Order: sequence, then structure tokens, then C-alpha cells
Amino acid sequence: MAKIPQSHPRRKSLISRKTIVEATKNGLLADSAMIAHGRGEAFDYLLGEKTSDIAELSIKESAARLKLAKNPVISINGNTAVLAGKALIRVAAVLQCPIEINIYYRTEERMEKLYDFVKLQRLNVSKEEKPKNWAGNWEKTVMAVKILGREEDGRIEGLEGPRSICSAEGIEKADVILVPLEDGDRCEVLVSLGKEVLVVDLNPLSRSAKMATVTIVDEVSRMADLLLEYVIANTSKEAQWDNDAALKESLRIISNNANK
Ligand code: PTJ
Repeated sequence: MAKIPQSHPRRKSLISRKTIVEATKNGLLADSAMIAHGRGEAFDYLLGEKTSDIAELSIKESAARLKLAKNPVISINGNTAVLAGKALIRVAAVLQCPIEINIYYRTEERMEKLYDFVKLQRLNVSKEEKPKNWAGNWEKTVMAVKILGREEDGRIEGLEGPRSICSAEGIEKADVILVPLEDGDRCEVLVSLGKEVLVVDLNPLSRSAKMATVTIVDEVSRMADLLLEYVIANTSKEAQWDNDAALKESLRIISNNANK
């Protein structure tokens, strides 16, 4: 694949594309991963390829809820692992919560490949400098992050077949779940089970965006870096979070950009 010049105005987007293409070749992603990514790209383009004020507020709210949770978990699928896996491992380390690999198009082969991939990401993150404003033994804390998902010993009540499979120690037990690029049905069921579901989705019109407790309408790797800052900082949750109003604000931004 051709080298992307440093000066290219859409360099980050092209690098993400390259990451998705290479991860597909390596068998980490679902067949439809590129379609999902392309849809995300289109919305990101309309959003101006930057974190909006409302997205930042949703990230802050999500950070506060994850910090208040008794059993938080970060669920990652194929696209999320390759685009934002390392950043979300940093977040999990600060929160001292597990990462659960939970994939929609579940095959044992993909699960094993993703497990090895995320395990290597964890090792690499453990060797990094500790994040700014965070105190403690970074290497030990990162290596203590559990990577769940392979054990398949939990079930999501209300879902049938492979979609119901989860980890008993992860999603089944969790009270607050951060789940980027979630599917609408599962999001609805998780909310109906009384869990707080924090979704990341560039499409403010998707069913999952509408069903979630808090929707972060932002690109997953961009938001993950900011989420790390907010889980380290002292943040408090809003007295009342109006997710519909937040989604309307993202739609207003898209419409404004389209009319420029
Ligand atoms: O790894 P698996 O098997 O769990 O499969 C993952 C995909 C993403 C292929 C699967 O969940 C899927 O098909 O998802 P959908 O139904 O296409 O939904 C993906 C949603 O994520 C769409 O609404 C996109 O706009 C959004 N999206 C895509 N890329 C990004 C994104 N949102 C945030 N950041 C992105 N990079």
C-alpha cells in the first residue's frame, strides 16, 4: 500500500483505512467490517472529523459513570480492537476493570486471533510511560487488566443464539458497559436488564445510538484518548442526562455542516 504523506489533510482517516484493510487480511475482522467502517467514515466526514462539544460532554458523562460503577466493563469487537484497542486498555487499567472481547460475527478462529492481538496490545501498553496525571505502577496495573470473552460462560437474558454469549465475569455481571459500535437489539436488551450502556457510534440515527443510556457520537479512537483523560481527572456525572437532546445536537451539527 502506498505511503501516506505527513502533510496529507486526511492522513488520520487514511491510516485508519489501512489498519482496517490489514486487519481484514490478518483475519481479525468480520467480512462486513469495511462496510461498517465506511458508514462510520461518511458520518465522521459530515461531523467535520473532530470531537464536537456534545461528544466531549458525552465522553465526560461516560467517564463519570464508569468511575461510579461497581462492576464496569469495556466490551470490544474486531473494529474497535484494531482502531482503539490500546487506548481502551489504558482506560481499563486506570479504571481497573476488565476488557471483554465480544464479537457479533463469532467464530472460534476470530476469537483466538483477537485474544492474541489484544494480549499483545496489553503487553505493549504496559511498557509505555504512565499517562499524565496518573500515579502508580503502570506496568503492573496494565498487566492486571483481564481480557475476557473466550470463556463463553455467561448469557445475556433475552437474546437468542450466539448473540447471547458473553463472559459471566464481564458483561453478565456488569452494571455499566462501554460498548463501541454496538448492535441495536443487544443494546436494547442490556438496558432492559437495568445496565447502563455507554455506546460509541458515529451514526446518531442508529438504533443503538437511540437505545443507549449515553451515546458518544464520535470516532472510536479519537474518543478513547479523551476518555482516558476524563477517567483520570475528577469528573462528576450530570444530575440528569438527556440522551435524546445530545443526539439531536449531533444531528444539528451534521445539518449545519451540510448547509455550509
Ligand atoms: O467484530 P464484530 O464481529 O463484532 O463485527 C463488528 C461490526 C462493526 C462489523 C458489526 O458490529 C457491524 O456490522 O456493525 P454495523 O451494524 O455496521 O454498525 C456499525 C456502526 O458503527 C455504524 O453505525 C457506524 O456508523 C459506526 N462506526 C463505524 N466505524 C466507526 C463507528 N463509530 C465510531 N467509530 C468508528 N471508527
